[in-house]
Amino acid sequence: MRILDFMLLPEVGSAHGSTVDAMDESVHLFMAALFIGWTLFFLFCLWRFWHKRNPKADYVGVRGHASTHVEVGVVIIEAILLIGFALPFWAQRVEAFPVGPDVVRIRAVAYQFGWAFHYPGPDGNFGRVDRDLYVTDPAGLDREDPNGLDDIIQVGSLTMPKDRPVVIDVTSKDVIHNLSMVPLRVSQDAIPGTEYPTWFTPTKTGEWDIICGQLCGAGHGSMRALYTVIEGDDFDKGVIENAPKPPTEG
Ligand SMILES: [Cu+2]
Repeated sequence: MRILDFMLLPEVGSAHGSTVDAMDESVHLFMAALFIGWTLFFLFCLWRFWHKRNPKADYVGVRGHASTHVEVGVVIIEAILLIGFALPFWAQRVEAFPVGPDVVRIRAVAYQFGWAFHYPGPDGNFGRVDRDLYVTDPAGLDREDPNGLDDIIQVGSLTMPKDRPVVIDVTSKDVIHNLSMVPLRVSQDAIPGTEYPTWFTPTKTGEWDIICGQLCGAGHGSMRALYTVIEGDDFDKGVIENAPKPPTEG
């Protein structure tokens, strides 16, 4: 649900994206109301307590309770925004991870300064990964592992199917980066030593930028990759066609 499309954000490309925008917009509208309210109150105080209107100081000050009521109202609205909307939405994003045969799992490995994406291949199982293997493989994949023989590594480009839930396990090889895909309203820190999942369902086909959302070093500004959303059938075919074939005997 959009309240007012005044934030000029890029078009939403994921199922949950408009809820993020609605949340952003309601917080901004509320802050705008507070800003206007406090500014008017400030101007009123300048006029009301102007020294020419009050040649003799008043030692009692404010007698009414209007300001207390306004403060309580602000606290109630903030509590509703936080407890009623933000926390349930957050819980849904971090606890209700999709499961099932339709779900696409991908690993994203950030490094200074780029992105590697690791697909489990046709067998659906990721090969063993080890941080010591980053020297030989951008995703740290053990190519000797039976599960890893058909795995796909794409450097600088992420391909995903439309209308299917995508779970990305985000990690980093060196420093803290952030996998940020603005049209999908997805942003997940990439922290060395942890793999933290994020999920979404792309709803539009096309090609957009992936950027790094954490200032991560001198090459941060050029740490760009592309993500492409294609139809589900094309994705299935593409995965099988691009998968490395296990070496044949002899
Ligand atoms: Cu980075």
